[in-house]
Parts: sequence; C-alpha cells; structure tokens
Amino acid sequence: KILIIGACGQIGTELTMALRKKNGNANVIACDIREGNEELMSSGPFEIADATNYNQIEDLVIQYEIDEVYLMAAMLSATAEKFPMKGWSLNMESLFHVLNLAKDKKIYKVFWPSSIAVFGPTTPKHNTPQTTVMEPTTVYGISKQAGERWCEYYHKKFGVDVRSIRYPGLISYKTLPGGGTTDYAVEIYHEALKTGTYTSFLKEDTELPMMFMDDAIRATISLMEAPAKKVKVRSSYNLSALNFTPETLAASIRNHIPEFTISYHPDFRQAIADSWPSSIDDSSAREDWDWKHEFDLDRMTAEMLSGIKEVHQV
Ligand code: VAH
Repeated sequence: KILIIGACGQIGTELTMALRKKNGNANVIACDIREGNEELMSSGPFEIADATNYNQIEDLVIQYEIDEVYLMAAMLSATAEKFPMKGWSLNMESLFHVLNLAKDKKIYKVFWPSSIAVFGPTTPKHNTPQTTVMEPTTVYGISKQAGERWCEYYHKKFGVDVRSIRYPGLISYKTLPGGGTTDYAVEIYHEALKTGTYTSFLKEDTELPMMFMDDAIRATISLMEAPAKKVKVRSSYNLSALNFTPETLAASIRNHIPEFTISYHPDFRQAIADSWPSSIDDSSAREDWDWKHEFDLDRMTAEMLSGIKEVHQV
C-alpha cells in the first residue's frame, strides 16, 4: 500500500490520481493537513494528518499496512522566506519521521522531492551539473539541501531505499501551486484566459528550468519503479525538460491568444529566481533510469490553456 503525505498540494494531487490509476484506488491512501479537490476526495481513502506529527503518520502506516511513502508536504520558496522557522520545521521534521519509519523497517521505500532551489548564486548557472557547488540562499533551498544530505546518510548508514528528484518549476492546471517563485508560469495561463493580461513578478529575461506536471509525475513513478541497483544517486537527481523566460512564455501564449499582453513588476521573488540556475544537466537521470521529457513549451501551452478551460470553466 502507498501513503502520500501532502496529497492535496500541487504535485501531491496529480501524483495521488496517477498512483491510484496504476495501483488501484484502495491501495493509495492520501493524507494532508486539509481536504483536497473533489476528484481526489472521492476516488480513494483520505485522512487528515499533520506531516510533522510522528504519531499521526505512524498510526496511518500501521492502520493501512503501508509499504511506500511519498512525502510531498513542504513549504515552498516564497512562503518559507516569510516564515523561516515554520518552513524549516515542516520540511525537515516530516522528512525525519519518514526516514525513521523506513530505518525501523515499518515502511520499505520512500520518495522525497528536492528542488533546483538547492543551487545558489555560486552554482554554475547553465547546464548545472548533478554534482557541483551548492550554496542556497533561501530557507527552502537550505532545507532541501540538508534533506538531500540526510537521505543519502540514511541510505548509506541504514540501507533505507529513499529516492529523490530535484524538481524544476512545475506547471500544472489541476491544482494551483502555493507559495512558489515559479508560480508566475501557472498564474499567467489563468490570467491570459480570464483577463487577457498578466503582470509578472519576475523580469522578462529571468530564465528558469521548468517542466509540465505530466512529465514530473511520469519521472517520479519511473524513478520509484526502477530497480534499486540502477538508482545510483541517493541524494537527489537533477531533472530537466524546458527552460524559458516570462517573455518567451508570453510569446507561446500569444500563439493561441494573439491579444495577450504582459507587464513586469518584479518583487522579492526576483532575488530568489536570480539565485537559481537557468538550465539543468540531467544526464545522470537519463543514464541511470532512462528519463526523457515529452512536453516542449508549445505542447505545454496548448495543454495548459485547454486544461484550464475544462477544469476551471474559464
Ligand atoms: C518554488 N515551485 O518555486 C517551487 C520549486 C524550483 C521551484 O521549488 O519554490
């Protein structure tokens, strides 16, 4: 059985639906601090639980005879800058609980998401390597870098089968993201359909690594299904698909909505974005477990616009 902690978040929601489709609804238990969308709540078991409360998580693992845990609960980059200690405790305590459950053989496999936020201003910005200088300057990035070190430590020291991906900015239409710096690339599609214009909180030439959610979900499941001996990186895998700027994204939208206009009003998130890479080298993931992305920018834009119209009746 699979437990998804943080099942109502931007990744968790779609990951839960994909895993239920693959493994059977009753075999995938969703939990979060709050309820999720109708599709998630009506398709299988759901529990309210606090990811930082060990007893609540352990109770679910015992009650539902859980084998694998996907820990998707976290406070993202922009929000964690506003609440540093809350961000640190949520991101770290939840990870220790799940790693210790695995160390004590109460569960047998763990997925934990890292992020390109582990890289900082001193990291090579273009085609950032799998192993390189990492001096993150955000609370979120620091927590993800520390988390990667702990994942590798628990694997080496206790044989815990924990697997991780450094997600780029993820773009999806089923669930709104919360508190991320890359969220402009989701909001822009909603605004393009609703008002025909968008004010970007990042400058027009801010290039960031991005990925459509379908690719991210497929990558997550294929990493978790790979034979253990193929998973050579036990900190976290670089993963890449696209990299674009707000002005490139706006041009892609104008192919569908010619009158769409964008303006730029950078805020505190500009400094966060400036500390991150522009593009990522994911050759380790491609070599170790045959990763390859399927969505390019134009295909993603078409999917996003049609998906928003369908799901949000815009
Ligand atoms: C954020 N969407 O913006 C997340 C992600 C690389 C970006 O970590 O914080």
